[in-house]
Amino acid sequence: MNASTPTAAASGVVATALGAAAAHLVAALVSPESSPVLAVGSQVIDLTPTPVKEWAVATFGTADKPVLIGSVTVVTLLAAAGAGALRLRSRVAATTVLLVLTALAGAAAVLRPSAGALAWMPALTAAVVGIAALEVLAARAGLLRAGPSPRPGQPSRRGLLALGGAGVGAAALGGTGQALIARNQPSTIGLPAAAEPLPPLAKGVEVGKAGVSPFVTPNGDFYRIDTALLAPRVDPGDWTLTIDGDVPDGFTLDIGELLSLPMVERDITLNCVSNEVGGDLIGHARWLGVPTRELLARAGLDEDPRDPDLQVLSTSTDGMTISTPLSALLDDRDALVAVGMNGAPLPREHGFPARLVTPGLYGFVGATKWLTRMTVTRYDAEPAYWTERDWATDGTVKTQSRIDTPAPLARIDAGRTIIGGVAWAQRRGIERVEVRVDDGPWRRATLGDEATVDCWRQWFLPWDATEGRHDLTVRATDGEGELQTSRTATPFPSGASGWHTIAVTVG
Ligand SMILES: Nc1nc2c(c(=O)[nH]1)N[C@H]1C(S)=C(S)[C@@H](COP(=O)(O)O)O[C@H]1N2
Ligand SMILES: [Mo]
Repeated sequence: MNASTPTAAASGVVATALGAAAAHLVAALVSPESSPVLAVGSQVIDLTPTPVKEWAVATFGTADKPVLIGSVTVVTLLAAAGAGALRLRSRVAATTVLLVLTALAGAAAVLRPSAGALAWMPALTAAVVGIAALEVLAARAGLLRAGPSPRPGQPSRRGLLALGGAGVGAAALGGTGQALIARNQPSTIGLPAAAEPLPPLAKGVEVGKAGVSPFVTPNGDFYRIDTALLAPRVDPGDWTLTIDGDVPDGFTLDIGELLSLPMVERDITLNCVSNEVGGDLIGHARWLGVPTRELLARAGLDEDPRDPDLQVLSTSTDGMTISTPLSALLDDRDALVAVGMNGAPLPREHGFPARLVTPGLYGFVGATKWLTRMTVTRYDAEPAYWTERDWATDGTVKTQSRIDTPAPLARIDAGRTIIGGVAWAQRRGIERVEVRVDDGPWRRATLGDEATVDCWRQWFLPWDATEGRHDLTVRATDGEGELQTSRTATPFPSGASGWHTIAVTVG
């Protein structure tokens, strides 16, 4: 390493950052998901083996996406530093490294299922800007043999100024691109009234205890889980829904046609298979939509509705595929193609303009967001995204209960306090919730009213807290009389199980 190497490496980093930032701005204008860092990040998500992904979700929770983007950036900038250092010796070598990096980004962008015709443009921008910037910076810094370096091996003042200027330029370009991407384009739809509206929820679903999750989760607080680094921005005017596969009369609807069909409202609690015991990847909403049963009937479905080998493979605008058992979309649970969530059009993060919602199934097998196609087929004919990653095909929700208050590791005053939370067993309902303090007896909690079996139930139990450290445990019994299992299981492959226990300190 000679004395110029750090400056050369910094030139590589700044040049690459400038290229990536210019590419981000171009992507904001042509197609945001083809921005190099987002495209590479998305490919990494899809190529990451399931155990590693599970580890990332368990370790970083919903911060897994920023961590991923950060990691991609760090690896890229290390390679960029290498390219800069190489430039001291060879223009061809340095340029080749940058070309390889940008070619990878271009390939990642073009290979995305949602790639548009211009998906290659941001990567090409990154290549042109990055390579040119490295030449200029290296020359300015006097790193090149022909350069006017005052003291060979030492960075010149104008070289440092150029580096700083380029860094500021990168921040400005990238920031502008990000602002354009984040800008809220008001693409919305007018929601029709339900042909079968529901009455307001019974007051009694809320037990009225502070710290217990509200029965209805506000849309802005609803958990979000998907593989999309950028929630797809779907123009309702371009959107269509196709029902096809093994049906005699497949058809395609545009948004106006979908919205003109008779709509129903349903109260459904949705949760993620990746939710740990005690976790918060669950929410409840009142959904407005068309029963999938009606759509499949219109396609003239003539398969045996109970055949367990049959699935509906649904596809999202971003290429995600999800398998749902055909039977679950035909029976009386009223799975929906939903367009409304708590009285509003679906938020972009939750699948605008239309998504699937299937009571009783974890989201990964029944809640396709940005839905655009439903294909009736056999499980073995077309495996879905998570099936290929070894997740279970049976995504039946397991009976679970969670303590919301007190918070884990809370310090509370001695005396009368409230232990409370939620319990759920969609399709079966919750019949009983019991709480145990340390190794004491199980005591029955008071339940909020049941809205339907597809909804969670609030519960609470007054407790005369005595000084010291205590373990609080909750367990539920479903509507079929089945006690929630104490056997612990990890989220992979078919959902976590076990009792939720928290420790608190009293006094
Ligand atoms: N297109 C698409 N739909 C998807 C997913 C996804 O990654 N892509 N994730 C599924 C999973 S795992 C869950 S739990 C639910 C979460 O829905 P929400 O983000 O609206 O809570 O969406 C489902 N639908
Ligand atoms: Mo999920």
